[in-house]
Amino acid sequence: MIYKEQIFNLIESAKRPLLIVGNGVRMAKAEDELAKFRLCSGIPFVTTWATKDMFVEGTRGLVGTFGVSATKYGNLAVQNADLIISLGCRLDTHMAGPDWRKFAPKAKKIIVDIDRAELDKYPRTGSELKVCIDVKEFLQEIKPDSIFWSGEWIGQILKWKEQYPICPDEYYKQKDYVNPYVFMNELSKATKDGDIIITDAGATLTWTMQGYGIRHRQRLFSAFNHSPMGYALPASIGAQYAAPDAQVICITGDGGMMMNIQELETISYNKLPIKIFVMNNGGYGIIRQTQDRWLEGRHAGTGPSNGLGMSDFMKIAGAFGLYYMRIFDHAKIDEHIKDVLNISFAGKIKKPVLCEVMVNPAQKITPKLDPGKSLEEIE
Ligand SMILES: Cc1ncc(C[n+]2csc(CCOP(=O)(O)OP(=O)(O)O)c2C)c(N)n1
Repeated sequence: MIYKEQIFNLIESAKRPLLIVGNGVRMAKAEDELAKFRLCSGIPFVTTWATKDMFVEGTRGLVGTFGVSATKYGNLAVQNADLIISLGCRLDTHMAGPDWRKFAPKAKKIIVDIDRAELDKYPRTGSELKVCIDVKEFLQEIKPDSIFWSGEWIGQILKWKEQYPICPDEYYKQKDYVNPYVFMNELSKATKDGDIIITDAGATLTWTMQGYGIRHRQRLFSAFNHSPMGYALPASIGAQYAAPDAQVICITGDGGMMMNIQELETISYNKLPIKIFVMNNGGYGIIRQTQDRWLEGRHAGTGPSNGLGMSDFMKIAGAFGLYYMRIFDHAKIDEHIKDVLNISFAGKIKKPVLCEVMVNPAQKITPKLDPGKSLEEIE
């Protein structure tokens, strides 16, 4: 492999190295090679939305996700690293931010991608080493045999994680509504190993990707960057047929739910035991956030007071013959989520459930990067 020596030198001289694990790792079936690389080198790593489910929450070295709608600590790790090794990640603007020159400005970047066109798209800043190779081959050739991380670097990352949690304790004290970060935290705790989680679009998608902690052998799907509203419900049906014994959990917004609502009949008719959580924030939350941030709160087409009608989900569930539940606030939220997941008929057959989760219409995606800013400025 070309650049081999240069790569070893870069790794050896780095004080704050960081791996970016992109979906190319999964596509190249290089999970084992990556695991060896991580364990031998001790280098911490960040994930994308697509690779989030490759790692159980709490995995040694796992920092979190990074990008425009991610975690502050993930972004701080990226922006303060002195060496980035990006493995099969296309580092689009959603990950790297709008200005490539502001992405990981202190780092040398080894960018590994099998697609030459992807590598060619990065403007040259002098800090990139572009390696056009299959990630699996790269990891087979670059085998670190000593630990490179410094305790100080790992300690700093842990401090950021403590300082900027996605779901601070005070969220639990909020009243009258369910905070979506609390919900994701509690949902993650209530699920089992091997469950399949499918999430939809908008703020609901971001809350899931920011706040849901992966357990063993779980898969977490969204339509990723395509992000059509209405993906999660039919995708959950596909997942249930592909994995008949798995618990499939669908998380959708109230807006997204309306896009493919006919599929509730598919679920009901075929008795698919899918658990559907509808994050009801009275309209298109993510668009409302944009209107608040950039249009001085002039709302249009995002809720019942400004041109977007919302339906009654209890009646909808009834019309399709689905069991219905609603979670209003944080009181016994853990038990309520478990009730939804465990509901059965005559103690045996699991049933589909539609559960509304009542979210404050003013609830924001937090943190979220404003356009024009660099990743560490995410608030
Ligand atoms: C089919 C489709 N139409 C429009 C959009 C643009 N869009 C993205 S998110 C969103 C609002 C989503 O609202 P909801 O599903 O209720 O989720 P929330 O943001 O409230 O969590 C819109 C209109 C899209 N992604 N897909």
